[in-house]
Amino acid sequence: MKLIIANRAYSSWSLRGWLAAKQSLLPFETELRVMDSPDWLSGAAKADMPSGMVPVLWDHGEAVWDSLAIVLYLADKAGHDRFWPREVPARALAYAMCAEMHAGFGPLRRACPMNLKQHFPQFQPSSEVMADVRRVETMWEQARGRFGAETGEPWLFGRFGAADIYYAPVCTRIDTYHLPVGDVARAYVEQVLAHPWMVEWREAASAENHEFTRYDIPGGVPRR
Ligand SMILES: N[C@@H](CCC(=O)N[C@@H](CS)C(=O)NCC(=O)O)C(=O)O
Repeated sequence: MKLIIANRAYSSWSLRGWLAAKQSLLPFETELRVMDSPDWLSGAAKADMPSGMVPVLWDHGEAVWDSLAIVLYLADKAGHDRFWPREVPARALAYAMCAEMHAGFGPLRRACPMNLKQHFPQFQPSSEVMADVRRVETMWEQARGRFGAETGEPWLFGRFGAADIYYAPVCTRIDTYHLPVGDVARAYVEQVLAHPWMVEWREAASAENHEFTRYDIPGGVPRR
């Protein structure tokens, strides 16, 4: 399989696709397309990206585009238990949480683009951003409280899975923009950021040095 991604420091949907590919445990190679490079802007870099967006998974000559389709496809291939909790009530909540993340949280996503190169100690979140953060916290507390905590594992539904993958970029945003969260969310963010695949992705992100200014906002402090 080949997974097409964009700049690791900034492409939150690429991160989701890549974590899904890792979670499948199936062999895959990763191909980087540099956002806003001349090839990206001319469209040449997007020739094998059906929607013009990353991530795209190519497998046996078929393209699977969009992070959610990639999760569903890999769950079919690798086994649903690798991505979704087994019990019906937990699975229902995990599906709904991923769908809500995939379709929503515009204020948070627009005001706090994923940025693994910098952090923003003075960032002042708007009330709309904080409403999104509170909604995320409510869902995390629900998942942890009903299904995750009792397993003794740190993930939303016990075992690492699709919901953790979907909210991993939100964890980086809470960290990057110093967004205020409660104890449950803080502990969960720390677990996600310390996950070996997140460490691997962040190290690769900090080694990338592509000029990319589209998500620039004032007040950024370099990470290293
Ligand atoms: N719904 C899509 C969203 C994908 C998306 O927005 N990807 C961004 C990069 S993170 C992209 O490729 N944007 C096209 C562009 O910047 O030209 C998914 O879940 O994969």
